[in-house]
Amino acid sequence: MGQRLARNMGFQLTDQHIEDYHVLGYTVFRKILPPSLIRDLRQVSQSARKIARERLGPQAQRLQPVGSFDIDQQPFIDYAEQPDLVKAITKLLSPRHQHGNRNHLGILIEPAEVPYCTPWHRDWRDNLPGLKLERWNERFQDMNLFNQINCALYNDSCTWIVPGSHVRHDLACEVERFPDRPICGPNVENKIVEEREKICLEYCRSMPGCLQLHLEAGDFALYRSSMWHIGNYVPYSIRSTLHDSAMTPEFEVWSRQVQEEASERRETGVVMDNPNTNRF
Ligand SMILES: O=C(O)CCC(=O)C(=O)O
Ligand SMILES: [Fe+2]
Repeated sequence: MGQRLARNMGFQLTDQHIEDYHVLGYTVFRKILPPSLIRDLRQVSQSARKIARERLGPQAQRLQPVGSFDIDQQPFIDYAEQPDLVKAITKLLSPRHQHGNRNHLGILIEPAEVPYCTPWHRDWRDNLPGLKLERWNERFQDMNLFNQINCALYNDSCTWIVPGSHVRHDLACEVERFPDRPICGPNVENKIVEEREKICLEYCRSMPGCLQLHLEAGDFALYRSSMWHIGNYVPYSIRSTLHDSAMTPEFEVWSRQVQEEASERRETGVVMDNPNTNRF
């Protein structure tokens, strides 16, 4: 109990956090992690980085879920139980929204060799081949689903978002920017490292209304993964960022069902539904 109290940072959730989350689709609980917990999580993230690169290669983006690997689990348990975090998430969402489930929790890491970025996307809709678009359209505004977390253990400016896009379908300018599916990433083929870095950054900036999220060590960002977002990475900026969900029973059920359905549809030859076909 003494240790738990020592680990409480006295974070106060404000109306601004709540309003930002609903209106903009994201909010940041600044400096909510106690330094001793950051230290423990940084230490275990070194093992995670090593395992991720052994298994997935030097450009690995993540190790997930942390519970499946032979690394010290205690720091993740402490993170899941951190009283300020539990209180803030309960108040902002509900007691049913639970972070820190080690069957889901991952760690995002920097690439070892060359810069790259993901394509711009809205999670599930644009990165699960075979997903039935209707499934996403009927639930993307449901607050029981799509509550994602990036909790930075080092300063992290990799994530870009389009604030406000979580409560609407795509704007005409977004459709125009990305008419096709799957969404094209930047063309960095045969480019030197510095050029790749520049092209990726330009690709990030090419999205109308985008904003780069700047997190400092110990900051906890909660965002709607149904909004437009992207990750942009360079090997020279160390990254250990907990990648988590405020998970609910509803999201568990929905995720399982759509993954099963998507896999069946892929077997029949479906690649990716395009939301821009027959839009109007
Ligand atoms: O790296 C990030 O912060 C975002 C990653 C992401 O959006 C994804 O992999 O779907
Ligand atoms: Fe994503």
